Amino acid sequence: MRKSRVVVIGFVACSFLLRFYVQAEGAEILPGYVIPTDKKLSTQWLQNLFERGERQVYRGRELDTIGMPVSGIAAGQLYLRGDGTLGLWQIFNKHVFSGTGRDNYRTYRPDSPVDSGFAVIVQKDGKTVAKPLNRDFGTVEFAGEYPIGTVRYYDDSFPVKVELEAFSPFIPLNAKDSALPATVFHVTIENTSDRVLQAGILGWLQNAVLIDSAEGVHAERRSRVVSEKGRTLIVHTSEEAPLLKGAGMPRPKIVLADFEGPDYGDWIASGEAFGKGPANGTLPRQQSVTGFLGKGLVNTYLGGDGSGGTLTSPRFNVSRKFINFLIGGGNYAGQTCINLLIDGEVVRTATGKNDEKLQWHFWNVQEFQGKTAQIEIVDRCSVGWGHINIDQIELSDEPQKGPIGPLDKLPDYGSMVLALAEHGALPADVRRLLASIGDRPVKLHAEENVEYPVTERQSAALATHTVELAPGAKRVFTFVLAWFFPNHPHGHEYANRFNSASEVAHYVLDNHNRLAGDTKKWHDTYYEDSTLPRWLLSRLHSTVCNLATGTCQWWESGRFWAWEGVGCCTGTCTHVWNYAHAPARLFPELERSVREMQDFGEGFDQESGLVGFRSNRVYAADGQCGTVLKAYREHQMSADSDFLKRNWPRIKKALLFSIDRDGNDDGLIEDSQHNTYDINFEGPNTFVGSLYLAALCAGEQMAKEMGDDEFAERCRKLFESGSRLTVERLWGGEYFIQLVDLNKHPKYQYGKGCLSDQLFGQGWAHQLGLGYIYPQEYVGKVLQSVWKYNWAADIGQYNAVHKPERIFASPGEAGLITCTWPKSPYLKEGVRYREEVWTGIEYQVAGHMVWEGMVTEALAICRGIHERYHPAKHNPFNEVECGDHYARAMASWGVYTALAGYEYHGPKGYIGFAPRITPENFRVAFTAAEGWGTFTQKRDSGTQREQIELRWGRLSLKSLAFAVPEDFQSVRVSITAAGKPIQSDYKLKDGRLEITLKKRLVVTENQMLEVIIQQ
Ligand SMILES: [Ca+2]
Ligand SMILES: [Ca+2]
Ligand SMILES: [Ca+2]
Repeated sequence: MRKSRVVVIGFVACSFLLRFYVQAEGAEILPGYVIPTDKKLSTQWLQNLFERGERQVYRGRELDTIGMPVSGIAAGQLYLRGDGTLGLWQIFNKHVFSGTGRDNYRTYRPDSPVDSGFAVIVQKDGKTVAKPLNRDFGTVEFAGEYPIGTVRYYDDSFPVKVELEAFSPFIPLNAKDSALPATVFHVTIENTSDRVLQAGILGWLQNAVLIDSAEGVHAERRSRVVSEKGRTLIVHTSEEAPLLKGAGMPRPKIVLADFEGPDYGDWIASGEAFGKGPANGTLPRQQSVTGFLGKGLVNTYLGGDGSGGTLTSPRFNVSRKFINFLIGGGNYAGQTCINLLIDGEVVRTATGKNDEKLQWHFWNVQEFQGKTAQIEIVDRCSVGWGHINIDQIELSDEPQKGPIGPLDKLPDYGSMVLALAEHGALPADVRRLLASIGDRPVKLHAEENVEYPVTERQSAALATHTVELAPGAKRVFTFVLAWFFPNHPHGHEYANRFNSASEVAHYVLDNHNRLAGDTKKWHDTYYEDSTLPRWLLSRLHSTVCNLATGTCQWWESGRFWAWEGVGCCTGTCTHVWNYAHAPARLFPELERSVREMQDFGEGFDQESGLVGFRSNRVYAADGQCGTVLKAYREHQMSADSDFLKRNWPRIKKALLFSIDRDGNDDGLIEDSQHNTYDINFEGPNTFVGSLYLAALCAGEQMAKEMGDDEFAERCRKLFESGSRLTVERLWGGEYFIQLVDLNKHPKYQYGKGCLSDQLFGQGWAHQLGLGYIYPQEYVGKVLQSVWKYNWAADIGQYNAVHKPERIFASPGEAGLITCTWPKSPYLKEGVRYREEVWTGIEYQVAGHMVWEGMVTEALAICRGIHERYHPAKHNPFNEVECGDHYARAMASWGVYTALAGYEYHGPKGYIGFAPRITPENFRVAFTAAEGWGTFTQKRDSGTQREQIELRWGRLSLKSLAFAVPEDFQSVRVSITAAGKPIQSDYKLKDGRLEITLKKRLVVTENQMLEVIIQQ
């Protein structure tokens, strides 16, 4: 058994796999159960799982779906699209919910609401050609490995090739420098012709300050091109526009409609929602409508939200600078709205805010003065808040100020910069270059200082000097895009350090060599200096980008806060984040802030020990236990015991809350257990139960460290009872079941089903070095059953019979089904989401499988995800669940640490490795509390060599552990650090070598600790 866990490789593993297809015990599989237990995976497919392989390169249509986040952690969401252009641009503090299921598991190209880009300029034979870096270049290749995206551009008829490298600094353990509102671009031009030529790069950026508010504010945008600190910058800002500038006194208002008459006059109504004339206030069954003028208004709640229609004004001349009106009702863009139409096109639109009270709103229509327009009021919505209230529409030279407050407090108020790391060409020369780029939808200019109405879209350009390139020569130009939008409701951490986008850009360029160097060092340590398959490395790291999306926020207070997925649901949900190991291993400071400021802070009930699962006062059984496990993990990822000491009383209290729910101290939680399936499990089950037992083990360890032996003993006793009773009562023959009275609780239970997540707590226990919480042979059997009964090489057949509530995998794609009933009747009203495929669960299960030696199955599950998220179909960087970039997907890091058999306890100075794949030649990156580096293990006849090479920071060590082959009965161990011998004691037991150093040792950057183990 031990041997199979340590020596699993390629074909050896495949033959194991084939063996358990034929194993079956216990009850027969029911007829009609449609997941084939024989997965029929081809030898080639299985072999490919283990190949080191090459960096993946995508071309053609595959580029369309790609959107790699290139913003800093919690600094907004900006995509590098597959063709090297930027997309999404959610950096303006706007709340965006990205949808669920079919809405976001679809094939699409991310949009690009802000105009920006680069073009290569070539001067040859007296001609200047500017060729934009986008999908029309010729051949375009994307080779992104998060955090660094690389796009290459070739064209046989063009004399240079260009490489664009884009990333936001990403340095594990250095959260602040990884959370910059900035993107670095390295643009390399290579002369591929046989003649000398002149070349340079043109860059441009649109002023998108006030992008969402522009139509409702009286402001101007300003764009400057400045030279500072030896650099050239485009600086975009906005400011209050002087009222009536150059136009004399305001002209009298024209009231277009006050809706005071018995009917709509010249206005034309369609549908039933508007009735025969204006409403006289609140309609039957409506909440109180206020804020309108006079006695009448438009109110489409006629007959309730179900009614609809349109009300269209006669044509009128736009004879003033603003249109002011009162608006209330529903907040559905395009469905409960008022539109301004010019030539039949909607040029302005506004909705209510799900509030019956009407409030002033205005449109800046200066650019349409003199044109003929119409106003259209629309109700195309029949669900809650599916109506609109409008009154008092006026043409005016002055905006009627609404409730939006001063300009500099608006969420999208701030600044944007595109900086070139060196002096650029003079604006006059840039203007000449602009002539060669041709027509564009957005006006490009190179003025040194220009202001224009906020409703106008303009892009400013800068260019490098052109440089002479001999045949084969290369030149790299560095640019930084930076933004500064501080007005998030909770503030941005980055705004504690900077005051403008210019400051951000200069900081990045002042520290460019370190920031870019450390980012590249992490990239190379993780992807290059590794023996793991390249596809797997890409997959497991791609989800980490979720930190740099709208899912995550890092507030001014220093508190990290997150949605589950982009825009939904609220409160760094304990049970969803239960799965996400990546942030804790890469940026432990962020996770510690969630524990201290949310779980044991704002969301903690001092009286009871309840950890509100969304920072509220609501109990989730899995989240409660998971919080204790996370606290132990955050302690392990700390350099000292300060975190534990500060938080222990509350950690203990949180565990006591779960012990209280257990009730009778038998180690089983029997009562109603709300959990991550958004339902309550009733009666004992191992989903919550295993988390509870693992939390008890973590509690025992923390209690011992805190000298609370009495509590440690209590945790141990509860754990032993719970573990024993689980096997006695919940073992169903091949997997654990739930003990529930289905007559009493007919809905949302799994009963005798096979739940993929049933050993979640055991996976956690391995991650924390807590060992087995159930007997090892039961654990192994469960995972074999989950593979056999829940993973389908094609989910189509199963989902055709049992339709999922939401779609996260399509027919033809592989996936792990949440819950199946292979041996008992299917529960039609069973656990919610039972037919769905969640990548977070898949990684959780795969990671656990690795610990149990089921490496082939684990890789097959991960490969299934990888193939689903192939860019031919979906953005490979966006694993979705309830929203884009779903936090649970960051469970992927648990697979990575499992493959290394990684254990770590910072305060104790303990580090351990037990590679589960190619242990004879194994290399991976690792992160500890204060440093990261690379671990190498090599094995040949009678010798095993371990090398821990520190690449960044420091690593304080007192003890180490390694897995050694079983035939190593006794060993000699020699240790050196930075070439000097280190004294130690060691003991060997059951294939595990434990080493205790005589003195604490600190390994510093670029030093190596080497352990040679000889038989
Ligand atoms: Ca009125
Ligand atoms: Ca309606
Ligand atoms: Ca109990």
